[in-house]
Amino acid sequence: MPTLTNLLALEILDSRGRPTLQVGCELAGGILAWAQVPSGASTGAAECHELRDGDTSRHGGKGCLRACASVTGEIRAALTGRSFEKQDDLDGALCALDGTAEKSRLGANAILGVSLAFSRAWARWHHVPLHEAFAQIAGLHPVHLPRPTINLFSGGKHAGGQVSIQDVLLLPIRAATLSDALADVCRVYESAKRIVETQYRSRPLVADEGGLAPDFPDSESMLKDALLAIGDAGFEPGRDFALAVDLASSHFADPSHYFLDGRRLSPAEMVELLDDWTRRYPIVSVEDGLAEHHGEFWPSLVNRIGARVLVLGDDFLCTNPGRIGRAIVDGAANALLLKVNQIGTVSQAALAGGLARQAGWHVTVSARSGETEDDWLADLAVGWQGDHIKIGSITRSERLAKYNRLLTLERQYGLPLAPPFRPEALQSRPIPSVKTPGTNKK
Ligand code: 2PG
Ligand code: MG
Repeated sequence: MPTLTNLLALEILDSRGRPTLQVGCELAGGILAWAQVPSGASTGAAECHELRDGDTSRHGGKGCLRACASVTGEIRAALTGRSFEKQDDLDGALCALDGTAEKSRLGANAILGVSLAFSRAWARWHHVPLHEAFAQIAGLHPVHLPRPTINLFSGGKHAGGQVSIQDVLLLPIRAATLSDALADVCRVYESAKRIVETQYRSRPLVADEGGLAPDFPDSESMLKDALLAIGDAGFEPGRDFALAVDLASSHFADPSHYFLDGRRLSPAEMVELLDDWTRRYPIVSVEDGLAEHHGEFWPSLVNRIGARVLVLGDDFLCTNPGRIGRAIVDGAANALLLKVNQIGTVSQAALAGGLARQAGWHVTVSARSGETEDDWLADLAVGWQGDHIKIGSITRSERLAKYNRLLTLERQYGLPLAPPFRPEALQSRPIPSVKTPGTNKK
């Protein structure tokens, strides 16, 4: 059984130039494994607590020295010398030590760093590749590479708010391999750059996740231009590429309404709009189409579009098993966006993914807008049989680190690409009765 002998931590910078942390986990036998922790910008209110220093003289208060001190102080003192057979044992010890539902005492970022570094160290101790280790943690086998949903255009909090919605993403549906899928996406991205230059007379500069972000007149223009870019690259929308959209709508909503590009819409009007968009554009996945605080309206969105389209919960579900259990019972979504740092340990994220899968939901494993060059997400998405993976665009090396790791897994293990999403798959999946697990937050 692996025995933890030491923990290390240091503050590093993420892809936005903001601090985050890197944690090292040492096991008896001379194993030292590192992991880096990502961070979001359009965060859900129910996400676990990211511990920041609050000292405004350094990094505007966003420093992570206190989180590092949690790792090398209390956590190291409590865990050193202890043996952990499984990931779950370590993560349970971390949660118990923190003692809060939101991981606010030691910091979810500190806890996740330890959890992830242990996953890597555990894999080395057992001489298994990381994607295999993640699969074992979740009781699964790697069967495929998740199909990528790739950011083409950015708005919202990732692009300075020039339009309300956050991402329009390409979903390559005809490509048979990841390598072909990325080659096709690169062609569309090049034609999108030409559209930015000619139509918007703008330089093709990129937003937080590498998507192009000219001054679109409104959010729907991102969809129109995506179709143009697909066509200009010689592909057919709906045949070669579908679209996915992340509205991140909590971030342009007040308690009762949405403020979409200057229009004031009720939740019922948002449902109408999404019904309309998903009929007029080849959209197969709508993420956070409604706000996290409009949970009572989510079932109406599922009723309206859920037989055709993935109704994907990000801020709404926060990778939280309690929230996911309730949404399953309420029929409030049919797909989970899984972000490990929303819940703060590898085991709890695996539980969240398992619950979604058990209910017949679709799972998209996602990076954050503030990322690092660490590539563990690719292994996790493969190990946990993610249907889709959302990493960002095909520019910026913090994104490419993950795509390139997926390409390596494709080459090394000959894993096939997950089949493209078909709405029939949703309709043929009965919703089983699911026991709502204990909520560990909100
Ligand atoms: C999202 C993510 C990734 P952030 O909203 O899905 O695109 O953004 O990490 O800022 O929450
Ligand atoms: Mg989102």
